[in-house]
Amino acid sequence: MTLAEKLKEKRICVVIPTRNEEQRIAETLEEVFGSFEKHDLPKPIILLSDDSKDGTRRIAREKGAVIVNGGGKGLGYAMYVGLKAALDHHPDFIMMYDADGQTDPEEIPRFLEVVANDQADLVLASRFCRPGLVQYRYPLINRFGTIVLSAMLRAFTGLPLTDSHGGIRAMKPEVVEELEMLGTHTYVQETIIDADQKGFRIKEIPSVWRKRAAGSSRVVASIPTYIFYTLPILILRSKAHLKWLYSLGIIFVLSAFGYFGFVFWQEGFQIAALFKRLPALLLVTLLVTMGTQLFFFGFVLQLLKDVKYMVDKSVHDSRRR
Ligand SMILES: Nc1nc2c(ncn2[C@@H]2O[C@H](COP(=O)(O)OP(=O)(O)OP(=O)(O)O)[C@@H](O)[C@H]2O)c(=O)[nH]1
Ligand SMILES: [Mg+2]
Repeated sequence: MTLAEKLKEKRICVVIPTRNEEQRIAETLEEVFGSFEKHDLPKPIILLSDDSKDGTRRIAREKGAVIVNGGGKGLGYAMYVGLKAALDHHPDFIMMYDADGQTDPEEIPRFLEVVANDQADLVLASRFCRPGLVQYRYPLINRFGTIVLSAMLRAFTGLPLTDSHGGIRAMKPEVVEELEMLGTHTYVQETIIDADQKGFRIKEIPSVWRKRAAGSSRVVASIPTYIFYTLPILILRSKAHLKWLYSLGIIFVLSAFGYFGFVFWQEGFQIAALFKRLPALLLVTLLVTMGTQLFFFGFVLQLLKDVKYMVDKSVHDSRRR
């Protein structure tokens, strides 16, 4: 059965995040609609999750896209909102697609094929799994960043990932139904960690990366800013911080009790003699305080995460009603 036959009568949503893309958005929408038409695929519902101040919305509306308010908090939040809004259209499959012309619309069927054949629940683009996919001089610093981030993702998920940043993805709606996010600056790594933690099957396929057609890159424009926003989210989502905080907390408290027992034993279990060992008592108090604080800090972080997920979910649910 051909892909066109498989996807006949299926509903496909394409979520495109945009921030001031008026120079490029018309062409991107024409390319996406055009690719679906060329390959005999059903006409997609394109949702623009938009944070623009220029004419992007007006142009996109004229070209037949549905406009979603991106929330003005960054690409990560806009993608979260756009993906959840796509669920309102009861899609069989959802795609993500960048507006800036870096992705090749000819690849759309290849991504859909993987989810339509049930080979994965989330299909990612890799620009580095083989040479020649990046079609311009990719900045060395960005390449270094992708190497580090991919290594972190491999460590967190155990998946053989070579990239996290490609501008095109396909997924089943279940991945989006269950999606929970903390980050607002970017979505690229956290959505992978989230899907993996929820047991979804993730596959990476090669994908070309073209030069930005117009406008300027914002998400990765400043590496320090990117690290500042991304690293804490990766650590929080990996749950490694909880292990560290709880383990250190326990080690500190146990050491305090152990040391106190040792000093007490040295003093022949005489309570009055302990008053002569003030420095030792101070150390014990310090260890107990630090240990309980670490434990408490981990607990509060976990609580904040849960509250954030609950608030996002109720905001989304109330929008759907
Ligand atoms: N809604 C929304 N979209 C954004 C925001 N920032 C970027 N985008 C869109 O997200 C897509 C990717 O943004 P880019 O700034 O090119 O970032 P990138 O492609 O990850 O990084 P480069 O490799 O440097 O191009 C584009 O379609 C942008 O218009 C934002 O704050 N809100
Ligand atoms: Mg880009």
